[in-house]
Amino acid sequence: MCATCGCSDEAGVRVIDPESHGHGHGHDDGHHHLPPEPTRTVLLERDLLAANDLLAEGNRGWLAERRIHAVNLMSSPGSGKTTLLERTIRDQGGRFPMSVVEGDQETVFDAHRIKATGCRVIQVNTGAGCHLDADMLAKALRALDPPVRSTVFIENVGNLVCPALFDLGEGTRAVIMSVTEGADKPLKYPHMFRTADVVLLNKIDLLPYVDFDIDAFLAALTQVNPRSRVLKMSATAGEGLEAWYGWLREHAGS
Ligand SMILES: Nc1nc2c(ncn2[C@@H]2O[C@H](COP(=O)(O)OP(=O)(O)OP(=O)(O)O)[C@@H](O)[C@H]2O)c(=O)[nH]1
Ligand SMILES: [Mg+2]
Repeated sequence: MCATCGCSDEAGVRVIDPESHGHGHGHDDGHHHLPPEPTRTVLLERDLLAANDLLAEGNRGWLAERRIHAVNLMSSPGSGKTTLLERTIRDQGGRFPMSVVEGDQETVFDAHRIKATGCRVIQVNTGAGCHLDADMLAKALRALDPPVRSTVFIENVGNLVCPALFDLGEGTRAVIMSVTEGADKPLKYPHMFRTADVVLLNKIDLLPYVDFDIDAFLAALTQVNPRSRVLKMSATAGEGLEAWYGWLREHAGS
């Protein structure tokens, strides 16, 4: 269950290796779950996040032992997470080893896109859940078995709210925002932007066609997170990607 919106649940969560599952649709587990009792919500939230934090520490240790850099990639649906990963793997896959954990509520669409690049990938379907949690990542990492000194990208469920609350034990957090989403998003979704190590402003090729005030966006971001790096890019046109690749190289194996 999610601490903020009460979305659930573990029964709907599936860890899928697309190497052994060809079809693109998940299935209903057949269970119908009632919303939590309001009086118990606060206690449940605290317990849930504490339990998650413990598992996240376990992941952090597991990753550190192997000198693996895990990047938690978060954004609204459709900001360009998978497109950026496809491009990054194609451009940089030969320079340092990478693998991917894909998080979506349903389908293995994104895992198949990553698999088409030749990169190792594990899909996690969260069912009714709107974020990945540390337990899901622990299971996915065991299935993925990434090599030492590699980079693991974790594409979180498209959602600017709940994923920010759940520590996965990742090394860094990258938040993608596209110029079509509006310059006010850091102020409206501060939790997401506050914990970002790097903010990727994507789809800048669309700037001539949309009303997006970059200065206002940077001012809003500075207000909630003055320490974050900002990289402007177009995952489709390729503009600005060298800085992203440089950032990844800086963190690889660290
Ligand atoms: N113009 C433009 N389109 C882009 C860019 N990056 C991604 N897109 C398009 O945006 C759409 C969504 O991209 P995805 O990579 O699937 O987005 P996502 O964040 O992985 O989406 P979810 O997994 O559903 O949350 C696709 O049609 C992409 O081609 C970009 O830099 N410029
Ligand atoms: Mg995606």
